[in-house]
Amino acid sequence: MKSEHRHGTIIAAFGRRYEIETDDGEILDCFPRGKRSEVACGDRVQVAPTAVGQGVIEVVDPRTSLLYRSDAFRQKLIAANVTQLVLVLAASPTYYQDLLDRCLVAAEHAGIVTIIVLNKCDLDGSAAALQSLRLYQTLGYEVLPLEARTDTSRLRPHLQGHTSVLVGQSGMGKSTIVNGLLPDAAVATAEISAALDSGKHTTTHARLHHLDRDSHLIDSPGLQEFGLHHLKPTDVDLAFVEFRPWLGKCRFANCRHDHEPGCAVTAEAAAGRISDRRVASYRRIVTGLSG
Ligand SMILES: Nc1nc2c(ncn2[C@@H]2O[C@H](COP(=O)(O)OP(=O)(O)OP(=O)(O)O)[C@@H](O)[C@H]2O)c(=O)[nH]1
Ligand SMILES: [Mg+2]
Ligand SMILES: [Zn+2]
Repeated sequence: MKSEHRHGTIIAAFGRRYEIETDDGEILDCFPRGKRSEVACGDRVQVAPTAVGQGVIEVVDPRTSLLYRSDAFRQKLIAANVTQLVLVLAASPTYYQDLLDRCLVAAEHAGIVTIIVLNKCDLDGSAAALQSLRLYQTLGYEVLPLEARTDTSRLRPHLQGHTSVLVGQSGMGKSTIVNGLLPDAAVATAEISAALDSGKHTTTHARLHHLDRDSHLIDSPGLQEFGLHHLKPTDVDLAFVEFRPWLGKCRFANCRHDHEPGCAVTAEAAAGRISDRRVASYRRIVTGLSG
């Protein structure tokens, strides 16, 4: 590190502009050096000051994790150095299981723990949604019912010691969770109808909030889709946790667990020990990969 560089953490990402909190607590408005802006909320960076309250990001320190999605053209970074993904779902707006499975795959691939929150448990349809989510409990994921508008306290212990990122479709209540935990944050939230009518998501950029010295929470904009173009089929195999014991046991080494004869995963599904819903999700994901 050059002596004039200052260390800090990216606490907000607005396209190519970033807000950085230096280790001594100052907030700097920064741009990355050069055209590439491969930096995300949660990144540790070294900044060269340019003017009062401003700087240029010179170095991005090595990351412990990087959560991102991608389409055929580019990567979309979600958060860096997080240890946990908090996937926020609700009975209304309806959550998509496909998106849920894709988030789990991305988190498994990034080596991040996932906890599934079913928010808005006051709404009709929540009991059925919880029933449907039992599958994920059997896979080892924590599923936590929540009513963020009235009480977020049962989520708090799960966040202790973690840097967590809230991810989910628009209108699920991610920002409401931040406000519940940190009333001073006063993050904008919106009625679903208002958010959908305007065609915009309420949260437009990721922001990191401090819960305490050791626990941090990143709010992120709602997602409609979660592209996984950066993964290979073998990465997806490993990210479906219930497939792991059967990998390498199919007749063909490059088995895509579809119509191949002698597929160990398909045999487990036929015997009812692996969920058909998950196998169908797996096939949709692998079919959509580039290579
Ligand atoms: N009934 C009910 N509504 C809730 C609950 N939690 C949040 N909401 C409402 O859900 C709507 C959307 O909440 P937000 O927190 O803005 O959702 P978001 O996930 O941050 O949405 P984006 O920023 O667009 O991604 C708001 O009207 C909230 O008041 C809850 O526990 N019960
Ligand atoms: Mg929001
Ligand atoms: Zn197979």
